[in-house]
Amino acid sequence: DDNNKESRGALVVLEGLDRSGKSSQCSRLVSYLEGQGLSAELWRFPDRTTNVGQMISAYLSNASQLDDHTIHLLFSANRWEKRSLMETKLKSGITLIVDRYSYSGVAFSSAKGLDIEWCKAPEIGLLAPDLVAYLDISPDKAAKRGGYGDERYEKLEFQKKVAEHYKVLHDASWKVVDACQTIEDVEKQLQEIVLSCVTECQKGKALSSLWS
Ligand code: FDM
Ligand code: MG
Repeated sequence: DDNNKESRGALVVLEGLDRSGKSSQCSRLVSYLEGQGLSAELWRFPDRTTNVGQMISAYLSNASQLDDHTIHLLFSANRWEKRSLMETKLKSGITLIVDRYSYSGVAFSSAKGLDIEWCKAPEIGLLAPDLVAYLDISPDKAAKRGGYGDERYEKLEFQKKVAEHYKVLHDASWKVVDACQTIEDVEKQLQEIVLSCVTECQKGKALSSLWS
């Protein structure tokens, strides 16, 4: 028995361009884990339900205008306001499947021209994901799927810049999944990597902080 090895849930983040399939795959993963008898919750950032989240939502729908630095810090604040609840859930054994996280924050803001180190700074100290699955699709292919909505960043030219900025963030904890496969093939691949991550966390892998 080792007190430093407490079983816990896994922090799993899905990242990718708009229309890469993140949201559907996140829900499928939660159902899958529940079917395996594991407890799991679906989370997403931005979390538009909070006061900060409503400011973000207004900005994204072009109902308000904000300086690029200001909106960047709001996205970060929206994660900070959820940090302690995330930790509590993970420690109580719940796996969190999170649709976008700090990597979206940095990729989207640096794609606008903000300095990448400046963009990363407010994320320091947030919980580090145990796994980042990047749903890889070219901006052109993504644009051809069902089309974008009307939100601020849903434009092909900007998505191309975001794709370039995501690449800079890839590290050893990332798993790149080809998002051009069938939904079922992407799903199967995700199930495998997520399940092994959950198993590691059940064995007591330590929680860490960004950026690591
Ligand atoms: N986005 C999302 C950011 O610019 N920064 C962030 O920190 C996060 C989490 O918000 F265009 C962008 C990415 C996307 C938009 O996201 C809304 P959803 O997933 O479409 O709701
Ligand atoms: Mg969107």
